[in-house]
Amino acid sequence: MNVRHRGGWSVAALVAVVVAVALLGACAPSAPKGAKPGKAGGGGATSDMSVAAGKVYVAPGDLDEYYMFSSGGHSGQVYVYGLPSMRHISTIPVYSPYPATGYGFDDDSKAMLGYLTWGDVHHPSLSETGGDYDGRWLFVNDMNGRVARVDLRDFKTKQILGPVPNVSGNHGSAFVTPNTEYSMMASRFSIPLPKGTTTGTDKYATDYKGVLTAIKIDPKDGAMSIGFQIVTPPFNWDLGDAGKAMSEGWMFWTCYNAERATGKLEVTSTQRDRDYIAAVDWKAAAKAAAEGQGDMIGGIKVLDPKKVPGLVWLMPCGKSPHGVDVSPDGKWIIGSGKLQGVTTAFNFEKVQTAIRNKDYEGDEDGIPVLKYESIKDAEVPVGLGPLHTQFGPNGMAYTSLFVDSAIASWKLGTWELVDKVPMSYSIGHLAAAEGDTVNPDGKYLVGLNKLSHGRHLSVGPSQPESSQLVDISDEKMKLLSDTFTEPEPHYAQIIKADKIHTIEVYPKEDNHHPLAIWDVKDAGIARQGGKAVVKMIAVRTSFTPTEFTVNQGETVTVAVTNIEQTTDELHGFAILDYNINIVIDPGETKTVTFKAEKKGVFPFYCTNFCSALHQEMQGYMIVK
Ligand code: K7E
Ligand code: CUA
Repeated sequence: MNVRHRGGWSVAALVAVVVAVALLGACAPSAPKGAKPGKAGGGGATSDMSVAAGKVYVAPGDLDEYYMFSSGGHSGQVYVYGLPSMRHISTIPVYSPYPATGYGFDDDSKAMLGYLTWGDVHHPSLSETGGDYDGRWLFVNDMNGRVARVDLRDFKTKQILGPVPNVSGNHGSAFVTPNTEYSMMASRFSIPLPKGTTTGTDKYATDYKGVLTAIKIDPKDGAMSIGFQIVTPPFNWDLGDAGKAMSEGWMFWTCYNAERATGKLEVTSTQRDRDYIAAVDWKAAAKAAAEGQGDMIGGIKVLDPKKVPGLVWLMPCGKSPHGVDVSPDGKWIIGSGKLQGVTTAFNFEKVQTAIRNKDYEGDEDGIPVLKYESIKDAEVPVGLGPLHTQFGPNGMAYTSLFVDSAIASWKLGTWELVDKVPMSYSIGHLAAAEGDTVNPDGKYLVGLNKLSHGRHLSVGPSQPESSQLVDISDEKMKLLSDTFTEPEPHYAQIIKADKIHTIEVYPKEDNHHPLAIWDVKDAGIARQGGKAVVKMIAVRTSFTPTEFTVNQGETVTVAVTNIEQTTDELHGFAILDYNINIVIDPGETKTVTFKAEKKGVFPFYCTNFCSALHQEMQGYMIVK
């Protein structure tokens, strides 16, 4: 079905189709009801199950070939899987406390979380060098206007930046530029600026603003700092991708609600035939900000394209686009209108020519709108509800189809459809091995589905998401396995395992914590600056000191150093009744500070099983 931009479907027809399919989806495909345990149900594309099983089998003791970093949505976490086994290896807590690793309980991680104890992670973004993953850091967005950096040497969250001024709903993030100069953000919701202004929504079209934000990244240590912002009309910015190779220096973001509507957006924001993809010359914007252009609003340098032209152009894109994805060579920008049956391939060279020739069809608050016909190469009839596109070698592209509940594969340049594989059910994002880099690997593709519809043992009304592994080594895609995932994977990235170089212990000589001690002689309690400071050592299988006494009402800091230098020898430190549970890795020092409000004798103990005498690893805090 080739939906043309003009004379295409009416809004009513589209809404009818979407609603009808959604209704069907709600009752139709609960395929495996009555399926016998151990039997594959649900009509996957697997024709030869033993071949599929062989492809995903990783023998005990063997290692997977890839890591997959999957966003944990509103769990605020990142989940790590091995591919092709799809085994869940680890959980990285980012925006939510996680008692399993003591995250959010010790002083540093608690301070990092601040007043927010949840986040909504949609888009992990691995650091890149020359447009390829370099295995150094993972950046992830949070809808609460924040970006976090995870260090891939120890898989720990090291920095949370934000909430960033003026940003409301940081969805179009944390996409890095090809040499990790910036992590880019775009706000999903528009608000009157600066934050705190209370203009009513009757002035939405004129007084509410969207913002695009560049977060600067230090090339040495990955430290993030506020860069600059570009103010835009009140569109709802959605997804982004950085230009690469020939389009390096550009950033692309989709939006919905070009109508600038309020109220029930499902109706009010779907009136027009097209919304936009913003094409941003971020290098020019960085230069303008560095040269002192723009105004400080809410503590950040904000560039207004009306006053500083030559930074932003708008590319019309069909019907409420969602994903935007740049091809490995940087030539094509693939924009998927989720209310249509095609995905559109825009040609970067044509975009540049149109900009040079001022081939415009109008403007939005001073931002020029390019002519659709001048910049598009093709409308690829991939199927209904296209959302996101990933890439393989040899010009292969893979687009997720939410409404069709399938993945379509097709070819860049010739635009021919190659294959389709059904997804169970309702796919959102998809992730191919290194499939958003300049050099995709092919081999594996994971469909990150929204619904599992009982393809698993029943766990009651709250069902897991399903992530399905697909073999893409041949033109014919083959479904290999189902994995059930915690809510809620949006995007994921898959990186070759040998690109990541982890440490096994924190070397003693690198521990510069002021309260670190390595000899039991130095352990004990002292009063410093009006508070009690307990320096403690944890090592198999005891704490030193085994008890300490403080006064009721006193502020207490316990600093625990795990002096082990052996892999996997973690110790926990929990105090009952005081809501304290921290975990200290080998060579690490962690502190926990609290007010000793409750009088009495409170046992503390090691929460992380460490040896045959783990149970004996205990002591007492006496509060007099
Ligand atoms: Cu498509 Cu937030 Cu990237 Cu969900 S987003 S699927
Ligand atoms: Cu230390 Cu258990």
